[in-house]
Amino acid sequence: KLVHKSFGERVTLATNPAAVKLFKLMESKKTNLAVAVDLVNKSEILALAEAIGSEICCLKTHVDIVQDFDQDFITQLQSIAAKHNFIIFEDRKFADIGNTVKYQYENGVYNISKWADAVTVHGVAGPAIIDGFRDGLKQKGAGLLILAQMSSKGSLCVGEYTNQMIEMGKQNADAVLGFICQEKLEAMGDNFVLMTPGIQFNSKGDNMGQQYNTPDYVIKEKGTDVIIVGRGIYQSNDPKSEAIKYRQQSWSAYESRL
Ligand code: BMP
Repeated sequence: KLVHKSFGERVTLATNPAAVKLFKLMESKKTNLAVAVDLVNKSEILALAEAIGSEICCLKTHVDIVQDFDQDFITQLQSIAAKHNFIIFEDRKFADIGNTVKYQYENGVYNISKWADAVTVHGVAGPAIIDGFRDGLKQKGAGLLILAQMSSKGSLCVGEYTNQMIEMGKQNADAVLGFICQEKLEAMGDNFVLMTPGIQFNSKGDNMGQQYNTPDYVIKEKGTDVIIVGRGIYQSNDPKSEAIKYRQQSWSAYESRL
């Protein structure tokens, strides 16, 4: 059985500045709910962010699906994040060599390094990918989330690959905020934030490989820290009250394991 420290205690163990910020934020705001806002219109995304902002610790974007993306979208999203006190993480899943991801992170239409507090990375190309992020991360005080496991059926991020991803995080704890995973493995330690997608109350999965668990199960039984909920919230008739339900279950699951 894993022994769990509180987010407050883990503030002092974290070395990445975004991890420190997120542990503090979760402890003070009393929420470990992240929402994946996979909507394709700027106005819909901003309206949802405003509606659920008070309930969440993180808002996860896929910025490359936004049809009417512009700089104003980022400006407005950042002001909603500041008003409601949550961080923004861009789920870009960078996976190329260090030199290329540096361009992808700092340039192009989206300029991700200028606004994202965290970004996701596949370590398949090896640990030097992290060197491509160091300059950009430092300027913003941001962090990387390494994909250690995935929620989808037949995922190849398992076993020895997962172990290697944990090792990559530990060797680069200055740059790494945490892991995207389905469970806490002992090697992950207490200085990283563990985030788990594939969460929904009313579904076991979709017809494209997604698999769902409940907040209670992944936090209490699997030892993760933050749940990432997408369709369970943004497709509901009343996203705000649904977000409150996910928030309550995930926070009480967290409190019960302390
Ligand atoms: P939903 O709850 O609607 O299934 O959305 C899950 C979100 O989490 C999506 O944005 C997806 O890209 C992301 N995600 C995932 O589902 N599984 C993973 O292992 C990693 C992810 O980033």
